[in-house]
Amino acid sequence: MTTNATENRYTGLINNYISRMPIDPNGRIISLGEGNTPLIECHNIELLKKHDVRLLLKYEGLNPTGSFKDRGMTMAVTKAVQDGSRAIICASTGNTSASAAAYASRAGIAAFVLIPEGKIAMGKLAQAMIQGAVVIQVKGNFDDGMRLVKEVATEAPVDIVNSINPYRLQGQKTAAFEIVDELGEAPDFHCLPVGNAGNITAHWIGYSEYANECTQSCSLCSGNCQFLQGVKSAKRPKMIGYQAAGSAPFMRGDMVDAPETIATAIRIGHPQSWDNAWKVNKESGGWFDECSDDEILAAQRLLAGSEGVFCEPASATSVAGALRDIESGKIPAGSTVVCTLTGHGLKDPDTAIKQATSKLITIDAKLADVKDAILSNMG
Ligand code: AN7
Repeated sequence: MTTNATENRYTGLINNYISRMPIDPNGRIISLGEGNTPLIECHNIELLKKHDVRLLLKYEGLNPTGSFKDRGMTMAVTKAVQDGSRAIICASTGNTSASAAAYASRAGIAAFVLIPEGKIAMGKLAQAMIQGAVVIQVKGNFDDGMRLVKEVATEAPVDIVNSINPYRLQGQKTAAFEIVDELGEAPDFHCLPVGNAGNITAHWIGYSEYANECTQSCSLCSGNCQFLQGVKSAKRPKMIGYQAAGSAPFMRGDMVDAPETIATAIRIGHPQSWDNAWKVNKESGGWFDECSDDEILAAQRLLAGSEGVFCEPASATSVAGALRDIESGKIPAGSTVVCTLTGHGLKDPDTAIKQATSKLITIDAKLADVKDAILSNMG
């Protein structure tokens, strides 16, 4: 392959943060240009002005397969390929399966994905199928699929690419790097939707890596050095994890055997990163909370309708929880808050259309009719 010497293309998060990635830089890297997602500042939500809080949305739906999973998958599949693996496997509520299928296709290896029958959003199923994964529907939920994946991996030549694979978290930590690189320091609060709790763990790894480096290499400031190039802020955010009320093991303090929520991506009752998530909670001084399905959908509509940002229901959980905690003052005035929008709204068009308040107007193909439709809906 030849590249133009003047080319300066973004080629994915492994190349971008290569010195921080536990991977052979000279080996083959499997990338679809993931990462480098926008951090969008909310401008229109009244509550934020009233409470003097700055809210930024890390729009992970703009990754190649439409979710944050690509950050972890580029690392997990690169590692698998460098180790000579011919097949990967995962259990998934949808997004991991879409991402695994894409990166396996890119790498030229096989992907086996176990999904809960009838409980994944249509967009995700479409992605897994067209990208050539072997889709295995389990008559059970995500937790059943995860148990089967762990069992079968001891008997078949497949590499697990769920977030119990440590390379997944190493890829996902880069979202925290990007935020600090962009803001100049960590935010005060970082809010995420929590399912298996891999992502909240990965963000803490990322924030901590930057923060530790700062305190190790810099004795000139008390943690907010603006002068030495390459030295990052020692500040770390309070990490807040929001769950869907019907699938909230961290709120119950125990596993949930029959999780339910409209936010199918986080319909998970047995989180795989249970211990790590509690460590993050304790070390960061953050908290867990839960949101009802109605609150989740209201936040999804609010973001789409007032900021033009369309995320899937699970992702809106972070904003639903954050807005409630901003209103109550638990997140105080003057704070900078980042909410991760983990997946794109197009993943689940059915749920969006069902709850949309916009009118769908049908007319005859006549000027008078279209004019009438405009003038009677000017608001
Ligand atoms: C949009 O795809 O577990 O707490 O199998 O798709 O790191 O599990 C998805 C999880 C949040 C929760 N938002 O992240 C899967 C899967 C969206 C997600 C989560 C998921 P973790």
